[in-house]
Amino acid sequence: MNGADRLCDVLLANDVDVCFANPGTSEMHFVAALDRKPKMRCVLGLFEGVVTGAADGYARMADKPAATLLHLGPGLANGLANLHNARRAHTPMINVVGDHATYHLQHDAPLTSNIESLARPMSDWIRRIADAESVGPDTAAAYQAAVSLPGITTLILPADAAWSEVSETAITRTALADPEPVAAEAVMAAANAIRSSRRALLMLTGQALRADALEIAGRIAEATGLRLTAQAFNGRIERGVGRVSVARVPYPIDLALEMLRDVDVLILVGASVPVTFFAYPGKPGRLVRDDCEVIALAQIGQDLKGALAWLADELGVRPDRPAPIVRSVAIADALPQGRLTTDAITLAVARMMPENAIICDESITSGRQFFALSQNSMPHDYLHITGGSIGIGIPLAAGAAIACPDRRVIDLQADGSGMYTVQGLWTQARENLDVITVVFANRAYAVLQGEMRNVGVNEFGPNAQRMLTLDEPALDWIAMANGLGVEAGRVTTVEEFVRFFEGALSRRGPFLIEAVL
Ligand SMILES: Cc1ncc(C[n+]2csc(CCOP(=O)(O)OP(=O)(O)O)c2C)c(N)n1
Repeated sequence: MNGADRLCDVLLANDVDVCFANPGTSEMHFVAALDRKPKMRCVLGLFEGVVTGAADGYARMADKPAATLLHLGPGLANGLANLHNARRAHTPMINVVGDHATYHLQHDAPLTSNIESLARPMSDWIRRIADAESVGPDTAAAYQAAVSLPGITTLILPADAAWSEVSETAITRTALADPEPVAAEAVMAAANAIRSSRRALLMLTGQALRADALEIAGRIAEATGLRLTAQAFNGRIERGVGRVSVARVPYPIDLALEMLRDVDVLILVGASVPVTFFAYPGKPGRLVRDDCEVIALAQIGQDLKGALAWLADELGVRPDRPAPIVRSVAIADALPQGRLTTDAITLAVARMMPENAIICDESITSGRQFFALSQNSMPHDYLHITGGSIGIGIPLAAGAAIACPDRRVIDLQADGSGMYTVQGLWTQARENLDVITVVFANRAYAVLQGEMRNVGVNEFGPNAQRMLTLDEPALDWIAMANGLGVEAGRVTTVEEFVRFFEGALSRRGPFLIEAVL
């Protein structure tokens, strides 16, 4: 039994049984140990952004962390952009980053780098394991931190800590501390604000966007006239028929300001004070008025559902009061015919998604109507890009499908963003995951073209054109998908889209639809 075995055993004792990986030589003992653990499912990603993005999608849906295996500083660095998104989603994750043997670092061999400094900005917790005997307690501490923060933990595993023998001990499940209680004063302050004549808004994220918590929030809203909204970007929202519908703060600054202009009191449940995505000359950074009172009812890591229940109780809103759930499945608008448009695709998906679908949304500009159009779709989970770092959709979908093998995953995928981690399609094929990828092939960085116009540039010269368009050559998504082992079809009309989408739903395994816009 060596340190690497101990690491796996502590993970498995805590039900962490999926490891998304891209290994190298310094991790060979860890790979060998994983190979001795039939309960551990190892999933290869062909780029570390796939590994970290998939671990994010997995944990959002499994409600428990996955491990990742990353190769020293460069491997971790390749995975950082999606660790950033995962951190913004408050996803629990345990990254195991291999390093040289402790006594080899002095030689500054080619792959040596300062792993801590790379890990720090995208990790909530970091520890370098000193020796084999420390592997067990350090892995348990990483698990504890990942689950209770919740957040991104990074364990640096020197090769000699992995290969050295450890003494025999019984491995048991790691105890977790109770979440920090919500402050009674915060509950009273929120209740008083809601009772007052001021216009209050309850802003939710994290576990407060699960169906059961939303029902409590919905009851409070209906009983008191309180407004509800979700943050702009959230890891997971349970929505559709049978759930309480909640709006999101929109991305475009003017729409967001408009939505929040008349809020006198903002009550935060896991959420932060909403701010604009970027600074714009002459516009505010905070989206609520300067004189808006902010009450932090509960923070991420606290019991958000419990906080809502306590608030409801304080306000005299009974738990047996019916929650204002979405009842109708009918989606009113008829599908247009003929040439494909973004709205036709989003409407078709909203109408046709099966019960319990998991939607991964990295559609950037193309799917902006999707959230509104799907509010009375079949019950589904909605996973969003949370940190603005593009290239998460394909891996996120893979991870979600591994967490929920009996559910259909639909990735609404912008083409530019999809190219960052296109290798994730291969993982979808290798694991035979039920993922339908809908690529919005607008062959442009459309959002950036809009942002250029926002700063007053309406005529694009050759350099701007070359930086903001993806044509010449057009990306061939069918060839790329096929080359990565995924069947695919290209569509240009609404009728073709519907036919391909129906076909994809009726089969198992991944399928990609390139929707040419
Ligand atoms: C890691 C990273 N690199 C670059 C950017 C800047 N960026 C934001 S949106 C975007 C292009 C998005 O294009 P696409 O995915 O095709 O969506 P569209 O705007 O066409 O809807 C880029 C490059 C980013 N957000 N994240």
